[in-house]
Amino acid sequence: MINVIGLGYIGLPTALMLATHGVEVIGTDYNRELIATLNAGKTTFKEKGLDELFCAALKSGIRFNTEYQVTDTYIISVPTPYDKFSKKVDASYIVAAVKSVLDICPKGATIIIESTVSPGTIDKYIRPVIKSNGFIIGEDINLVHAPERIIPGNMVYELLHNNRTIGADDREIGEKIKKIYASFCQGEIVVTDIRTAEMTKVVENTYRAVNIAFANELAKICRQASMNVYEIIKICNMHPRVNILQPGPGVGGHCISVDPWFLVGDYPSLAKVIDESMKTNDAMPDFVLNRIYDIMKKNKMTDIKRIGLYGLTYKENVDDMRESPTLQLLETQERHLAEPLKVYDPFIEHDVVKNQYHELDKFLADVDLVVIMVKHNEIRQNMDKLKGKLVLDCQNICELPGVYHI
Ligand code: SAJ
Repeated sequence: MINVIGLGYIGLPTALMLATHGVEVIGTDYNRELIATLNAGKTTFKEKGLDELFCAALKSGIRFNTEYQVTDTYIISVPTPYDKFSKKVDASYIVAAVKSVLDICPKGATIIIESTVSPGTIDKYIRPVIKSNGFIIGEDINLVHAPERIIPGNMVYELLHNNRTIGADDREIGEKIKKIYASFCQGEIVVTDIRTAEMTKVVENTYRAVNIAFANELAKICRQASMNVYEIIKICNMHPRVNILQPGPGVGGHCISVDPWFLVGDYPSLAKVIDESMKTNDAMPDFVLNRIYDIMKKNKMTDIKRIGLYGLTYKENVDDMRESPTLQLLETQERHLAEPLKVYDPFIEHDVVKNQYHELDKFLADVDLVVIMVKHNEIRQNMDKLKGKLVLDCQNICELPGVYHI
């Protein structure tokens, strides 16, 4: 039996996937409301294919509760926030989870940490906790780091098909845990040591952050040079060894906008490109705000009340708003002006900001300038409704004439 601890964006789909592939699973989370929702037969966030997977897992006998279970294998997928000032990882949730496991687990149990951690975290925070609780690592407790790699918006597919990394102190344990993941994972599973597994996960997200920053920097250069950045990137990407990502209104989510900071926090004098890249990405919401002011000026538009932001989530077709560029933009804008901009997002049903709408048509009726912050399928399918309006398209999806870009 596997006890999956932390049933958020990663823990829940992983638990469901294991349960539907012949593994006995109990999911544990200290959030009673979350457990009550799952036990009432409902999922806790929107994700393609998740509801179907959830139904199948319930049929396979998955159970959810708030108590840690006595078993021989634990998967820990709790949050790893970072301190915004020091840029260092906050390992307190993992440490607390490991301590709770140690309170009840039998000797010889394996603790698999799936949460993304800054390189060195397991040596620095987890091993000392295990040792100070009187356990000998490798004898009483086996330690594994199996960082997840699934992308929100396509999690179920990627759980099945992505390659994975398993970091373990002991090759034999690594191979044993590999078999568990191989119950559902059709990708290649590489077994390595724990520090390498920690580093690879953070490097993957850093690579993407730096590549997006490059695209964002190009967008700024092209804006100054009055050139089309999208056409330039498209042509460059026809080169066999060039693959530039897309500029956008900013980088959100809890991965790419966070993990690279771990390297900056731990290696401030070395991680220069990473540091500058993160600053470039973080400055994009302000860049968009200045574009809005430019467009208002150009069109002699004076009423801030007639401007609307389409999209509140950090990216398309998910309901996750963590580190969302729209929220960042609103924060700056509210500091500058008394009246906040209008906002609408089909994925956010409850009120989170002022002037928030819950129907596309009502939102569009009340604005003259629409800023496309997020490329949800809904807006792609309703482009004709933007006809006659000013549009600032930060995602390059609108083909109407006269559209503005970042
Ligand atoms: N973005 C751009 N331009 C692009 C691509 C993305 O501006 O060309 C923006 C998005 O709009 C979003 C942000 O970047 O705001 C991040 O989105 P994303 O889709 O690139 O990635 P995440 O954060 O949803 O998921 C990433 C993935 N990592 C990589 O692709 C290397 C995923 O595989 C990881 O599992 C996940 O982080 C994680 O949990 O660490």
